[in-house]
Amino acid sequence: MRSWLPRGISRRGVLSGGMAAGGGSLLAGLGAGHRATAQGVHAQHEPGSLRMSVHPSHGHMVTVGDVDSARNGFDPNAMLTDWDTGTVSQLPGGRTLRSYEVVGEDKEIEIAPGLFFPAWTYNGRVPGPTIRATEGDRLRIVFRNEGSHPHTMHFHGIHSARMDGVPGAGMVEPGGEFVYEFDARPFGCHLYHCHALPLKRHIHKGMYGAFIIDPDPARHPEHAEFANSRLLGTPENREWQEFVMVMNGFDTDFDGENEVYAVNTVGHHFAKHPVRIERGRPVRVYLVNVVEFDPLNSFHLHGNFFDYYDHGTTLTPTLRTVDTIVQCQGQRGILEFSYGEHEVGQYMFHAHQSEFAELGWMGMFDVVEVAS
Ligand SMILES: [Cu+2]
Repeated sequence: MRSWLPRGISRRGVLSGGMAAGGGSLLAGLGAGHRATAQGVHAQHEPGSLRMSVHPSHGHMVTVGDVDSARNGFDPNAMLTDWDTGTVSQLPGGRTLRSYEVVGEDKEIEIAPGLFFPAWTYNGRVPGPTIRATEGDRLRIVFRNEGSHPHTMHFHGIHSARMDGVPGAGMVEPGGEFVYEFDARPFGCHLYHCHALPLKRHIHKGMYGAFIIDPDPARHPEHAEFANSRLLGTPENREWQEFVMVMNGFDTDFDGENEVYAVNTVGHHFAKHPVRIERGRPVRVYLVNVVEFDPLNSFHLHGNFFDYYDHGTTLTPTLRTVDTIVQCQGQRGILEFSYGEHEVGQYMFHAHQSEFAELGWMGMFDVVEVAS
């Protein structure tokens, strides 16, 4: 077992500069214009050296170096948009059948530079594949367990008890296989996760992923235009910049507290590799919270406000013009916003639990002008 926290140093100790004082250099400046000291991290202001807007409490504290995405086999930026729409075929009668293959496997993953975590994964990645379908499709998910422990795939959605993916209904022993089959409903921003016991352990080890069901515009004539914008691949949808963000955390020393928080697994990844946004196009974020051990997580957007669709199951916002939302574990929703009236530049987003932000859950949107 590798742990990045020396014995006797708490995660709050890390925040107060304990790692720097202890000789470590995990937390340090974001760029050349910064330097770390035992008292903390300070900015050296050189006009024009940074074009980001810096939040004083945590703009500078990020991990040093970079995670090897190739070795991990997944990249948090690529995960923002790598929808898995399955293998598509037609059922008798014309309905769409989407088939997915998911393999459960043990895998050591790098969650911060040089910091490894013995994960349990779906398809070798954390989060697992973003399963995306359209309302009314038939879904068939073949789950094969090549891991060392029994696992399940429990989908949040409407389905029968037999397909629930809990002990006694779709639990898969190592070497075994189970086929989950159900209709894609209701439309919304959902998730799936392992429901084997102990639940806390199986979830925090990395067995979860986003499950997005796009509305079928034909079923929602009163909001057809908006439903079209949510349906992957339509001309209306292509106007949008859509991203899936799974808020997660990792307890690297198994003390029942997370040492690293992130979106799409790698702490501070989006601080170093900002999410590119074209200024003129609206943004839709499918946000899912799976953080274990902490009762709540949150998302706060800088310099802007958004509309929010709790669970994504409505075609009109459930909250309008907010800049922060809170989610408990398993809660999720859709954020919609635009930087169309803004200056180009880097706009921060992060958990508004400052501790989570400082331990990795902080990133930047890089709003750029694109000549039309
Ligand atoms: Cu499991």
